[in-house]
Parts: sequence; C-alpha cells; structure tokens
Amino acid sequence: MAALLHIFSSHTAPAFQNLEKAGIIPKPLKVQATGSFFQVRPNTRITINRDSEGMKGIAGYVAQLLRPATGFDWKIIHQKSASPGNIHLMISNNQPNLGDEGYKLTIARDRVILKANECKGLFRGIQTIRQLFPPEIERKTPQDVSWKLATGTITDYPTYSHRGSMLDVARHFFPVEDVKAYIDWLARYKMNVLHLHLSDDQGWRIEINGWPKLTRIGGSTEVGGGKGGYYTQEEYKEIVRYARERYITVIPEIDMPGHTNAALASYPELNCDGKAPDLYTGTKVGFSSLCTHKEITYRFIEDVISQLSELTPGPYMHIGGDESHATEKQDYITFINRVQDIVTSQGKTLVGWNEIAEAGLNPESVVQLWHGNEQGIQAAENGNQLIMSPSERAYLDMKYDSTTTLGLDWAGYIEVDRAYNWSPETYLPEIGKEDILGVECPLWTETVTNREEMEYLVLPRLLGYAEIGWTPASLQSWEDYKLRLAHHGRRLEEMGVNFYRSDLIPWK
Ligand code: TNX
Repeated sequence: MAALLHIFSSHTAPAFQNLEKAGIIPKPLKVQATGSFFQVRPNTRITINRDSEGMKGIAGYVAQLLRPATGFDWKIIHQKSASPGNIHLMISNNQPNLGDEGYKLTIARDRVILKANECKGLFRGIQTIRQLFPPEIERKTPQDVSWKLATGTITDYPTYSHRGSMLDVARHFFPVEDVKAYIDWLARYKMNVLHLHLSDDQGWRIEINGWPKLTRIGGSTEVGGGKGGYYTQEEYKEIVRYARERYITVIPEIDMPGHTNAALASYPELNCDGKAPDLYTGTKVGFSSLCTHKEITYRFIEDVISQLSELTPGPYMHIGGDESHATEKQDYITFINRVQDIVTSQGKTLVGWNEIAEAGLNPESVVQLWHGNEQGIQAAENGNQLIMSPSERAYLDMKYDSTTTLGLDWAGYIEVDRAYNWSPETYLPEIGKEDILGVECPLWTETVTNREEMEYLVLPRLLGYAEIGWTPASLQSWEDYKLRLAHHGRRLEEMGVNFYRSDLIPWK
C-alpha cells in the first residue's frame, strides 16, 4: 500500500505530462495541455528563421542556459521552418494580439515552436521553456536526467508594459557582478525594467566626467562606514549592455534635491553656505539639499544628466525628488521644474517619486507612487502615468515578519502573501488601470550588504511582483500561486540561492 501511494502521490507524478500543471511563474494567459512530451536529445538543435543579430543573440542565450546541465551541444542553425527533433524560434509579425513582448509556444511530440512578433517576445517565451525543463536544468554540470517537455500550447503576453525592480546601490555598493545577477532574476520572471538608485546621502556611485570628486570622495563610503565604491562609465555601460541583451531597460536615478549629502560633501560649492558637510554613513533621511538658488547647481545637474542620458539608451531619467525636507517648498517646486526642463532637453522622460507631483509637472512626466496616495492621485488627475510601488505592499526591504533579522519595518511586515495579494489597478479607487504604466518593487539597501542578503529579501517576493505585472488580475489567485511557488522552490534550490522559506508555502 505504501508503495502504491508513493507511485500515485502527486510528488512522483511526472509534471511533464500535463502542461497545465507545470506551475509557471508568472502565470501565462492561456495554457492548453495535450498530455504527452517532447524528448530533448543530445542532438536537439536550436533553429532560427532569421539570421539577424537579435535572433542569433537569443539562440546563443538559450544554448548557454541549456548547455551546462544537459551537457549537449545545442547547435544553432538558420532555417526557414521547424524540423523534427528541434526547438524552432521564429519571428513572424502577423500576430497583433501578442504585442511586442508576447509569444506563442507550441510543444508537440516531435518539435517545439516558439513564435513572436519581436525578439523581445521570444526572449520572454524562452523563460517559459526554461521553467518547463526539470529543475536540474539550473545546475552548472551535466546531470543524468531525461529532459522532457510537456506538450501543448501557451499563448501569453503581459498586462503591464513596465515591470521592474529598483536596486539601491547607494546605501551599500554592489559590484557589477551582483547587478548582473539581479538582472538575471528580473529576466527569469519576464520583468523588463531595472531602476538603479545611483546616488544618496551615503554614496555617489557613477563616474561623471569633469566632477572627479563625486566618486573619489562621494563614492568612498557607505552605510556602516564600509569602503563603498562606484561604477566607471565603462562599467555602467556594461550593466546597460547586459540588461539590454535581456530586453531590460535601465532607468538611472540621481536623487535630488534631497538625498544628496555625498555630492554636497564632494563639492562645497553645491552648498548654500559654501561649506562641505562630512560624509554620512548613518540611515537618517531628509537632512540634505542641493542649493536651489545657485547656478552652479544647475550646471552640475546638466553635466550629470547629459552624461547619463548619453550612456543610457532607455527613454527615462529618474530624478528622485523624495523626502526633500531640507528644501523650502517653493524652492523645491522651482527646482523640479528646472530639472524637468533639463531632462526633456536631453530627449528623456522625467520620472520621480510621488512628491514631484506637487511641482505641477508636464503631463508626459511619470510619477512613482511609494508613500503619499494624495500625490499619486494628484499626478493621475494631472495626466501623469504612474509606476506603482506602494511601500506597504511592494517594498522588498521590508521584513517578512517580526523574526526577520534583515530589512526594515516602517511600512509594516510584508509576508509572501501580502506581497502578492494586491493589484495596482485596485490599490486606490481614484487610480485606474489607464493611469498606470506598471509596477516596480524597490530594494533599499540600508541593511543589505551582500549577495546572500539581497537574495533573502528579494526571493521569493520578486516572483509575486513579476506576476502582478504580467498576469491579468482576473487570473491571479493566492491559493493557486502558493502551490506554483511551492513547486518552483525546487528550482530555487537548484539555483543555489538563499531564498526565504516562508511557512505559508507548502514547499515540495
Ligand atoms: C524611504 S522610498 C525612502 C528611501 C529609504 C526607504 C527605506 C523613498 C522614495 N525614500 O530613502 O531607503 O524608505 O525603506
């Protein structure tokens, strides 16, 4: 009897036989299972219907994902149509419902076809295929596993066009390798925006030509007094390139006029009294301000914004604007308007935290709601699109519960269910889906000092935010999600990441 139970228990039932039970995160729009499997073999190839740089790049990315654990060659071949035994990637621009990021995946017994209008869509679809492989696919060395993919079709595209996360590299500095790991988590769950918080009171993290002390002095420390660090322009370009290869847009943020102690400590002339304050390694906020009356302030900002605009291909420039408690209200309004002009003159769209709504913005500017619902509503009324990051739901730096040692708790505890169980379009009755550009979950790093700590706060909550951005609210359900996440836990284990094993999840 025990043996029989074992055979029929869901644990040993091969997941590959039913595509509908594959537990994909974020949940795809439509899945139809056909109950069989495609057998991946040592000679399975990746075929592409176009010889473009984009397609070759994606095929190379797939091969590099699948090679280590399978130990197979994964030859890449350019051919017009699908052939037996292979995985075919094809661009065909005649599926308007899929948009630019959607894809259609057909897994038959004898072949796999992934179709999209654009490379972006293929890239998102590949993340689905990746999750259909057994979890051992995550290992770095060849595994003795029969690689089967469940058959059926998936038609999928995102609900929101902006699905991202913010990483604070100012409170603690993180080297390029850690940022790349972060980008890979975003890519895995079909997110498309990395917002980098590049400056704050505790550190200035990006090299700016003509202003060498920003990094030499301003970049020399971090919260707790560590040695800090900064990205050279070449390193920043490498981050942008790595993100771009994964169809992820980088949004650089230079926080101003507050949160600027590191810059003020580097250049006395940016202070109204002409005196540089000491470097700061604590965690208080709201005490610093650029001098909004001095012309040098705007020359400085122009240099910073024009260089960052040049280095960043994406359309956005984030200017922070939060918690400027050390700036007079009228000065703040004048300042934000001048900076908005600088940003638009560089051909970029301004983004800022909800406080900037008080400045009377151009309707093209984008407002990120974090804490300040009235300002969010004011922005929507003014015609600004919103990025939803409500702190009590979406902050990755909040503790899971009272026993979590990392993180903060000023916006409350955010267990995995609380992180998942909300929806941007119903968060405030005054803000509708049409006002919303998308979702971002920020990781502030006052308490986060290394990769493992980052993983603990980010995983698994990031997966829930990815689903909130991708999957229509009507298809989201905590009861269903928690089972998919439980199933996905095996994969996180194989990845070797330090994720939070919440008691709310029936981990497998
Ligand atoms: C508030 S969110 C801040 C950050 C802190 C964060 C900590 C925002 C726009 N400002 O400066 O790091 O809380 O949770």
